[in-house]
Amino acid sequence: MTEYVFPKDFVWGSATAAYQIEGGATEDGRGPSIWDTYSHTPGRTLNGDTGDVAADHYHRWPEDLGHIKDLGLGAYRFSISWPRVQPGGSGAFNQAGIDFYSRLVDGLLERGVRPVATMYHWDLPQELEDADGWASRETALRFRDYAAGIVGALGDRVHTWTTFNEPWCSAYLGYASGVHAPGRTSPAAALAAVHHLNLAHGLAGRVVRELAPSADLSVTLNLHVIRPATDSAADHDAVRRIDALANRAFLGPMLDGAYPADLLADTASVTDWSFVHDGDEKQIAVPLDVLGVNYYSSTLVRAWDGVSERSSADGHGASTASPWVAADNVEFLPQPGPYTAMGWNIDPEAFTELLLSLRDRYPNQPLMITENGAAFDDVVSPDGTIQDDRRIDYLRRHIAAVGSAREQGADVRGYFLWSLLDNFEWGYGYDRRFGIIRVDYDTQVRTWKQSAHWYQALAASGRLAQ
Ligand code: GBH
Repeated sequence: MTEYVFPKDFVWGSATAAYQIEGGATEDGRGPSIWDTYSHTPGRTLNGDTGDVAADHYHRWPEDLGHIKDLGLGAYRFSISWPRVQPGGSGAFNQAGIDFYSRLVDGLLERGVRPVATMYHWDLPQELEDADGWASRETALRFRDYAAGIVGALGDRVHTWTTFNEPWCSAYLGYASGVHAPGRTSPAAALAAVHHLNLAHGLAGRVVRELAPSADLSVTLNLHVIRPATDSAADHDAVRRIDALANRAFLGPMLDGAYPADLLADTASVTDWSFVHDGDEKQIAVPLDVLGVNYYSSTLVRAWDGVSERSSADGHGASTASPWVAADNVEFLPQPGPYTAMGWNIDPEAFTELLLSLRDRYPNQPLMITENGAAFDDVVSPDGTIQDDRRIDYLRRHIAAVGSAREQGADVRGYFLWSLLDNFEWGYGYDRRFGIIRVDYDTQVRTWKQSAHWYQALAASGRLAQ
């Protein structure tokens, strides 16, 4: 048996996102976002679910902060809804919206919990999408103004400012496969979105440096661990292509100061990248205090021979369009399992590999796990307890993977579990539950699952037996 001992200053936290928990979609001056529009469009989400009410956190936040405190967590990662604080995405700010987050931040500080705020977790003001959304450079400039407004208001009370959550999802799922809002299927728009999200990250990062000099700056990426089906040169090249689109399209400009040449060459049939202006890459490469890493599962690919029936296990969902722009020669293969309720392969070894590869590539870059967790079909026992052993097992193995990477020199400073509460799981609505606290969507009653008790004990001891 191995025991991982995490240091006293290792941060144990949990994460949520505004549209997934808040509800209050039309209250106190909030404007519509692309996710309101998308979820209200018939056929877009499972069961037609929307975030109109969600977990009603907009009204129940004091109770939810109580759960965070009772869990003994040192930090809470939440996101700010852009259309709640600046309804049209430009111009006037909505004081009632800012006040909501100001109370939330103060409430966390009063309870001894560090606020970790994400500026953008996918809910773009609809008005900006009507003007071409992230396919337009103008949206990056609007984002800078939005950042100045919220950092000006919340400033150094926020311990860590995270510009974006998973720009990969915003760009490729939003604009290429269309399984996320705004539901567009244009490869060229998706690559323009990649750049404008990167640019917005750099512009907003500089705002944080200026207006909240003592706060930490970060971004959260969902980095892909991509394995080749065989050792052939063709399969390794398939890995390289997907690595460029998935990982290096963001890591390149953010941490290396430039887009990788192979990405530009691979996608030349789709765009000439003329939306990258002189000086942009320099803007994007603002130094990060911490790089946020979200990890759930791994990816298996092989080169497609162009003849045999093509396998496609890349999470297209209901869409027939691929998120993988200009990569028709790559096949995504089903994984061996076991799987979570999302159908995602459970692969903790890949998590260690990912952290070790970041250690090798960016040895001086502190890391934070900003999301990790699992959806399972939880069963409520007649006595009301929720014995979610599979979730506990998933968490134990993945946190051990972090412990193992740390022992091998990966500079991981903390772990945020996804998620504090069951919530609106985007295209899957309320059907998939990631919470360690169950939400009864009829009564909004919160009940700790067994995993919440387990995580409370881990956060208190910092010791994980595996
Ligand atoms: C995160 O996204 C989000 O930040 C969060 O809001 C969300 O609730 C949570 O995770 C759970 O979904 O194509 O089959 O190989 C995760 C985004 C994107 C995870 C693609 C897994 C690949 C699965 N993900 N993905 S597959």
